[in-house]
Amino acid sequence: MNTELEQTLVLIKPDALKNSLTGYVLSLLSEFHTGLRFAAAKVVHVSRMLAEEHYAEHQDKIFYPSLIDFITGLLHYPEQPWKRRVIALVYQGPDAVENMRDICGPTNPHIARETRPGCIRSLGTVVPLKDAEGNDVGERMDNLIHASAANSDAEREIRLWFKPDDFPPSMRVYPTEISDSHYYFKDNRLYLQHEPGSICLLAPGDIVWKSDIESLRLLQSGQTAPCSLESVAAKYLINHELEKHGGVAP
Ligand code: 3AN
Repeated sequence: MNTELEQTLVLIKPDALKNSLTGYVLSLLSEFHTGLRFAAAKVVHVSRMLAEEHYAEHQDKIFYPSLIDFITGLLHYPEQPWKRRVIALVYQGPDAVENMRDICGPTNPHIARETRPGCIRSLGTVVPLKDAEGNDVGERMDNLIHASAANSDAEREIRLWFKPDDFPPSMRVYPTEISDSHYYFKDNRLYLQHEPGSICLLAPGDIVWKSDIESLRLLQSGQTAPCSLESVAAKYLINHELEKHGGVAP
């Protein structure tokens, strides 16, 4: 890929929002400091389904349940569900992935403070995780920001969090297609026609990532697909009206 067009996903996490660090973080990420520019931005109420897709690679880790509770905002806003959100951003520019990882710093905020004072994650904290008997079983990293770790992760994550029409047309770097069918979602199943209680994910004429529509066609005909149904549905359900009433995701 032309490195000038390289993109990376950034999430400003609930701990940064709670500590009013958003403006500071955005300043550090400005084109002046990173050489990168915004390609897309949105405020997202993170459903459990979206969180589980985003962190799928960690599902067997001891810290996974608390990581999901953290990114969905449950831990920082237990009594204020309307404040549970992250700011999702796509930055574009030369060596976007590497440049963004550099300004974020190491995953563990304690290590970040020792080795890269001044990086964004040096302002984070580490929370001990206990089992039911109160024994230490691990740690949770409240590290303020996510940035894609590699180009392949960036592509998967950007297609998970963003639709093509979240970008100005000239900033869409992955192939797109126009949907020629309706796709509905209910109880983790896909339908081509409306079912009572189903949610319309796509309608004819909608612009969609080519990989999504190809996966939906395969799933519809009972075949295995490169993208799971959950990973496609989670994106089209971002900020869905039903989220107001406790979430559409199982
Ligand atoms: P990074 O966010 O630096 O790319 P990943 O992708 O390995 O790190 O992990 C994703 C998230 O999972 C981290 N941001 C952190 O919140 C959590 N995490 C990763 N490794 C650990 C660990 N050893 N202990 C606790 N939490 C971890």
